[in-house]
Amino acid sequence: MANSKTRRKKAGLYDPISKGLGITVLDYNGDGWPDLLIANDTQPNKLYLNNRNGTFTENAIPAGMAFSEDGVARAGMGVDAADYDRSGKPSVIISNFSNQMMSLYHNEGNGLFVDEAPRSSIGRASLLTLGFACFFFDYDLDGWPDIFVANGHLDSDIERIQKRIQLSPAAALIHNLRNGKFEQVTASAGATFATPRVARGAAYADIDNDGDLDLLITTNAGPALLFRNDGGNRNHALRVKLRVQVRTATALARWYELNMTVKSSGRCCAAVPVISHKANWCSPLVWTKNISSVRPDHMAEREN
Ligand SMILES: [Ca+2]
Ligand SMILES: [Ca+2]
Ligand SMILES: [Ca+2]
Repeated sequence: MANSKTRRKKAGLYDPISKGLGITVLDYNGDGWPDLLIANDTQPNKLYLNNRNGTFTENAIPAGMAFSEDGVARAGMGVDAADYDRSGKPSVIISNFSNQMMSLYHNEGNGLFVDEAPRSSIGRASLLTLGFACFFFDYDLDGWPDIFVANGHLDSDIERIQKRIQLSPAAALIHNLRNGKFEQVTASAGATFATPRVARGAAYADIDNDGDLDLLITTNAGPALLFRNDGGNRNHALRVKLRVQVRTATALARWYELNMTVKSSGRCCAAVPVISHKANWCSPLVWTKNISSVRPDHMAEREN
């Protein structure tokens, strides 16, 4: 234990005050080195910049992620990061308490994040719910990360104390509309999925190997529920894994572009660019017909 404490102090990660409810790894400054974001339930969120030498610098306040827009430390529970708007930079979601809204921290690319939730449907969809597990996942395989949030309150008397708050709200499935906006689509995801429950944890995986992502939700003092995604693979997505032989650490920070020709029934139907700043990266691609062949044409490094 003492060794662990010493190592965390040496790395700049020792934080005995914060609660540490959720953590995600992201490269928020795009230098190829993984950084850390921790949600801390009533304490400020912490954003640790990787100094590339085994140490980290905590940057949440200058990055605009420590507090809400009105300067309050919220009840950060779950946290995840993804490039939801294809800007090339990871943005962040953090689930919070009821009456606090979820955070949607958009990565502005200059070390700053702006919480877009109050100006988006995500704020309205999450205002009255207490969220726990949350993550980006592309449930409809259109190539744009959507959002899932497991909701459920802590206080069994909450509905008597606050008339608008539910102890057992439905989980939130939020569709990415591709223009920086989102839409809550829980009601259209099936009656069982939209059933109220006190949810806590969640995970996704393609459990039936049909290409689309399925969902596991755990509930407080209740059963775990496994939802098979039916119809999420209608977009005929092909997942491409980009592998680049990296010889130097700086090469990890570069962008890679792979052009591919996709043929359907022998005819060319798409020339697909795959762009990533990660050397080993998977991405879903989308088209409308059955695929007869995929040919990589050209791959190059490019300037960010
Ligand atoms: Ca970094
Ligand atoms: Ca999607
Ligand atoms: Ca599946």
